[in-house]
Amino acid sequence: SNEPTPTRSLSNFIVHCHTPFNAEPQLPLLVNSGQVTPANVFFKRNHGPIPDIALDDHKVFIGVQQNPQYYFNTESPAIEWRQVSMYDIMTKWPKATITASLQCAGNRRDGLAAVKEVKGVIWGAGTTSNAVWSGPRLCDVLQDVAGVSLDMLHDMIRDFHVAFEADDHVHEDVCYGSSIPLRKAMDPAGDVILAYEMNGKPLSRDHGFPLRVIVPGFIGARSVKYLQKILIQPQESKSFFQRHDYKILPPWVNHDNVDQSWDTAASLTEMNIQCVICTPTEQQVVASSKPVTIKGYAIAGGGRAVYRVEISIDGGHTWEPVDKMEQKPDKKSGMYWAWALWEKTVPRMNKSTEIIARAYDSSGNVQPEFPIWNYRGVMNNAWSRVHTLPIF
Ligand code: MTE
Ligand code: MO
Repeated sequence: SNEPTPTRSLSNFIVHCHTPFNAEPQLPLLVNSGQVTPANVFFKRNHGPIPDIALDDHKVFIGVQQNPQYYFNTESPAIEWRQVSMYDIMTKWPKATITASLQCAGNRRDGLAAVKEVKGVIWGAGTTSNAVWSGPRLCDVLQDVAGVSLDMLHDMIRDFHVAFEADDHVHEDVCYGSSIPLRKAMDPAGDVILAYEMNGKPLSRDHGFPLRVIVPGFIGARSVKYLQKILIQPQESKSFFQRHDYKILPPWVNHDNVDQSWDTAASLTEMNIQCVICTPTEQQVVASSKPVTIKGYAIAGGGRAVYRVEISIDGGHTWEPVDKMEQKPDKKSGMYWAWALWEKTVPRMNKSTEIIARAYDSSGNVQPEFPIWNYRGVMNNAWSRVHTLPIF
């Protein structure tokens, strides 16, 4: 196949599937790679083969109502597709740079699979990574090309959605697609961008070359790669990935009744509060007589800050704050889109072998003690636990 294999440092990854390519970094490598995750460590999540797109030929089609008043008429058929070239994307609007973490909604699905059968790639805790993304703001592009402005949000259009379609071929649907609320797209502090750069370099094919959406604070599934179409519409995207995936199905839904159950759950938007121990790793041998340094990441959804990360080495009876935590808000919007990396050294493990971490966000949300099972295995944010093997 035409997969971009040479650019992938395979030894950095646990590869769950080669075609389509789905891989997560080893956790110690992830947390030791610094605040900004290099592309050769950043997780890769694909539903289909990676398209081979030529920069010069690529066009984004933006569906425009010929008269902005038509946005208020949900039956209006008067859509005209305007073409925006990659040259336009790179030159017509101010270039914004946003540091934002992506996290797959299926991160830590292994913890839910351990409870009961789930459907999906059995990810560990490595499908969270942080990068610096650059490109025009979606609100600037939509205002200019589609005539949508912030004040229109006071009217009926406030409940509209922006749907994205991609250029990849997936077996679940005609292409990968998804949508976000128009409010999120138009909010200048929502920081949604059309990114053509990752960490100061053109996007790699794995991460969406030549153009992807970055929706900070939302689950990774909304950050559509290989972006080809944008359409403002009164309802959510009809894509499989919006309607029949990425939902926390109720606990009575299973393999047998899942088909009828999709409408019983909301499409996921913002991430929930998450915190993961990356070192030591599960079953790592740790000397009981020496101090142990624990490292991990934490991330809150929706631009909320990670307020506190705390550690317990006595099964959750007592907790202590971490020694160091670094998280920077966006300079302009003040929103916390990027993860926090944290560290704590505990004097001695004594006889205990379990380390537990949990985080609170700035709204007071805290992780649950146990995994909350759902059939699609999404949004697992149970307390992070690592069991070390002692040597005395
Ligand atoms: N966009 C397209 N076109 N195709 C995809 O399969 N996967 C989504 C999202 N955008 C996907 C996509 C999912 S589920 C996630 S978690 C992120 O991309 C992963 O982004 P990454 O591969 O750059 O880490
Ligand atoms: Mo995902």
